[in-house]
Amino acid sequence: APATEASPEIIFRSKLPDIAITNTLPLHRYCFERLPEVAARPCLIDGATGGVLTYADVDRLSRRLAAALRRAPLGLRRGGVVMSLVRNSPEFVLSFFATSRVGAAVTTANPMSTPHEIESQLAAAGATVVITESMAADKLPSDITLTVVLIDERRDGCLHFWDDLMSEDEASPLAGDENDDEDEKVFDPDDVVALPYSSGTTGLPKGVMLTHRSLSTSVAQQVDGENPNIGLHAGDVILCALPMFHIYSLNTIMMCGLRVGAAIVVMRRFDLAAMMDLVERHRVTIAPLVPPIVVAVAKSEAAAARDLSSVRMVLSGAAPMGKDIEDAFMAKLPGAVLGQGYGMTEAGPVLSMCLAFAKEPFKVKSGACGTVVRNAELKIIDPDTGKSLGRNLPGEICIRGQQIMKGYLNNPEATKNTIDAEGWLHTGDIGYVDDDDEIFIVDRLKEIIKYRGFQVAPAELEALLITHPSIADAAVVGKQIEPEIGEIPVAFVAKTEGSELSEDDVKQFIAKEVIYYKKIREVFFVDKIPKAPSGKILRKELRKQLQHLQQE
Ligand code: 4UW
Repeated sequence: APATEASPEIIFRSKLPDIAITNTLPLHRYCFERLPEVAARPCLIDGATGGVLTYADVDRLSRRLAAALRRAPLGLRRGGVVMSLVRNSPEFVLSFFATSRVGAAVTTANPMSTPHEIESQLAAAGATVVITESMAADKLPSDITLTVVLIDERRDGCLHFWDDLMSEDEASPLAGDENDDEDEKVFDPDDVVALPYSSGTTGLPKGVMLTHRSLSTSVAQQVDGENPNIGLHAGDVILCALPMFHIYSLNTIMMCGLRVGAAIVVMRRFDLAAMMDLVERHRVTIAPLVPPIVVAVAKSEAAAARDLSSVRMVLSGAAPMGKDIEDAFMAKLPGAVLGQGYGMTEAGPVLSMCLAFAKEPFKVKSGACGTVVRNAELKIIDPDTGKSLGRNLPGEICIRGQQIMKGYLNNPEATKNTIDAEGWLHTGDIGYVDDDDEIFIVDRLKEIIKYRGFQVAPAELEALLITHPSIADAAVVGKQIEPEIGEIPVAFVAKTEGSELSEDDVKQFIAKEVIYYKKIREVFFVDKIPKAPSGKILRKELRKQLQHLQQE
């Protein structure tokens, strides 16, 4: 219900003043705006090899790659889509900014995904080019016309990232023109540049259209201004242990890191011992983590023997983290500030950020997930009436600002259900704002399951389950395991008459089709899935049943 004069909307803002944000530049220009000052500084440090690319290198190589992407056989144009299906690597970063230069969009995917998942996303996103590595290349579909670029291996039918696209040889047919001027003439800040997949508040994963405008606004909200919300600078060394294909790492590590001219230490994948080695070796100052990693460090005996004293800031986000674990972690790294950010892919992604990270820091409370970012509005609404609520009253968190997504790709219906007519994005998270403007998330209204910060969409698993000939109906909900690890997907299954389907049959049926963290871990056979007259699964009912079953 729109606000009336009788009931004005209660809107929460940052404690930091708004700033002037330039969000009409192409994202690559915005992130590399300080290039002249930082050209010779390290930009990407490959954790595995120690190899360094400077800012000048990354700029030059991404121009070179953009030139190759424009030419045959890739023929990428403004509005085109490239799938990035690689682990963290310098090639990931180069691919992202090269695609931005062409005016096309990158759809990011986890290279551990199954063929089924990759094919769905490729088709939905309309990608014509895939940049991948040998571990994932075999999983690409053969019936979609794709140009495949491999970063690590030569293979028939594929282009090689370095040898074919980046050759410095003048005679190479793809080398040459590195000029972007033509593309920038037709550039529009509302062009999509990143297209991550997220299921949002309901249903199947959908393409989240993040534009040059939304992402540069989000980066500015975090690291721009005289007193930036996250006080990063060019002397910082940022650990990149989180996957860049997820929006947290893509935005807060890669884009913010480049914007400030910091060095980014790139890890292929998370490994606790290797991570601590890299922190020591490169004197890491900023460590963006997720709660399961914070827990691993807090519980690690080895951490005490390491010199982690260079770390001045530890960010956590993507899943809840309680006060206890924050306190245990701080005992291990007394010199660092630990705080949370709260993000959602659709929100661009950052809604709120810990103000203890600000250049001129504020005092904050353990367990809070920050204060709404500057140049944005946040409100808490009663999920039933839509009325905005005051301080300390939990309700659905809504956010408004230029950083939020443009919408879901080819899905105006889902877009309308998430962003209302007044421009408010409804998160499906339940939380409140306290007397000091700090946000506490207390529950989730939406159906999404989170395991180690990764999204699991129940609708995706349900759609697969009901294709089984012995399954009449099915529903999936999350079961909380250790608080900081998250939830595991469990299925309620109604069998067809006379079927002898076992729990194992169900688990194996799903395991073939989905990435490891989406696997069904427990199955409960029931006569009937509880549903509302509209056909909507009554998930609350199932969660209650689950609690009941656990107590037995
Ligand atoms: N506490 C409790 C939190 C929290 C949380 C998220 O996979 P998505 O779509 O997106 C993310 C993005 C997280 C993120 C991005 C940038 C950043 O700087 C940062 O903090 C340092 C975090 O997770 O999942 C969105 C959903 O994940 C939950 C919440 O339910 C949200 O809607 N979530 N952060 N701090 N829950």
